[in-house]
Amino acid sequence: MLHVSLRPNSPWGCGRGPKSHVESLGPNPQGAATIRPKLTIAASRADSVGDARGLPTTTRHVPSLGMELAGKTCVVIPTLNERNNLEALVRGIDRAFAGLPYIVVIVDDGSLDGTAEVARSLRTCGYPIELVERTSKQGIGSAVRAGLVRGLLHEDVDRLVTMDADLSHDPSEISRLLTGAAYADLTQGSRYVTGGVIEGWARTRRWVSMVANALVRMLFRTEMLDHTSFFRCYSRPAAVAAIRAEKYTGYEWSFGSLLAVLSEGLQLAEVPITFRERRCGTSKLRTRAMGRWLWSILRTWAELRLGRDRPMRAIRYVAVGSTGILMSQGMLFLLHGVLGLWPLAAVTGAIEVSILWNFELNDRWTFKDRRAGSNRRTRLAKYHAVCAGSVALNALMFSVLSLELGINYLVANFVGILAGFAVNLRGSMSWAWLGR
Ligand SMILES: Nc1nc2c(ncn2[C@@H]2O[C@H](COP(=O)(O)OP(=O)(O)OP(=O)(O)O)[C@@H](O)[C@H]2O)c(=O)[nH]1
Ligand SMILES: [Mg+2]
Repeated sequence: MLHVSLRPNSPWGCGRGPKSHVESLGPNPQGAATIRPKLTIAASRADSVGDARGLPTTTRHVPSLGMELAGKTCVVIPTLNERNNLEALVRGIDRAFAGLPYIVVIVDDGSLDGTAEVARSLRTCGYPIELVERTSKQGIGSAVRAGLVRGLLHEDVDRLVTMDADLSHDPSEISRLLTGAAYADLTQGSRYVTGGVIEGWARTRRWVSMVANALVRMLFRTEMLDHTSFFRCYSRPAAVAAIRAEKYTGYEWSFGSLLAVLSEGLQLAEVPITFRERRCGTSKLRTRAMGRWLWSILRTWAELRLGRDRPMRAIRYVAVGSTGILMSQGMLFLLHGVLGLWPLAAVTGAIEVSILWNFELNDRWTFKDRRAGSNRRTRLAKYHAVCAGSVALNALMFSVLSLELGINYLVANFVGILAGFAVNLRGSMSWAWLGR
């Protein structure tokens, strides 16, 4: 039995964003997928050898692939100094296809160890290899994308598999991805669905990967379990959608392209794979690349959550809020410290002045493009309501955390400020300055 878990679609719904150029690049063998409920399809496979859990540990079903999937498969492999892995990989792929039509597109970023020469000599030996040579390292995401673009140029290619060159991905498991491809537009080889295995990773590496995946899952609510693996099979429409994720040039491609596919409302599946730590060559995953990955997911999350222009808007909002705090402190000093006003009256006055100050700056700067369609007085009234709500939440959080739970009052106030700020930003963006 081979289990293919089909995952529901993007939380942002189907068909958002510009439509793909599917027609110009060729037909989709399965047609554009529609939103389907979460389900598990169990495909009966007489030629797979199941383990105790009923999941395949070894599959010998390559000969039956042709019955399920017509057309040619393109296997895209990004390489950077993989000389010692390439030959074994290409031979493994050839065995996996066992006579079925396929091509391999190798995208090499100027490897200094002679990877490109190995690729050329394998081509001379008769393996169907196309080599895309780039002069310098441009990132794994950029390389995979370039490979997909090249593969899509072949009109007889119906699906595109991407995999690492370091033998972490087992060519014999391509068949499993192709089986998933019969049900979904993007099939993810997953280490985290039942039956998925990771071999040779230190505990820290496992934790990093698990936390990274949990983070993506939480922020983007994808319901996929593995978002960081490059072992995948794309249908043509999925590949066309994915190549729009061009700004994700590094390891962040794995989730950037996934989101691009999801935003087209295409269907995803995960199938278990066995991932093996590389034996030859060195990892290209550096701490800097991880930092870039993290920054990329946070930026993407902010863009999706707040809108494409909104990270900038949020920055402006914070800047305005900061000047508002200074204004409030200054007014309090003036009214109480200098003029001797009763503290409660002074603080009320200081808060009101800072609200007016913030409103003016936000109205003229942060949300200046959102004023049309509402009048100033309404916006001001709404902003007051939003501020009242956020102050109330701040006070509530403070009371619960500090007075009820005994948490340090400064920490409690800080959490209250953050909660208040979130409500303030949300209320301002989606209510006070809604625009038309
Ligand atoms: N063309 C190209 N390939 C790259 C680049 N960076 C990584 N690769 C390839 O992408 C694949 C995955 O890279 P790895 O270094 O194995 O990274 P990883 O698999 O995420 O990390 P490890 O688990 O440490 O191996 C390998 O085939 C690399 O050769 C790049 O900038 N350009
Ligand atoms: Mg690797």
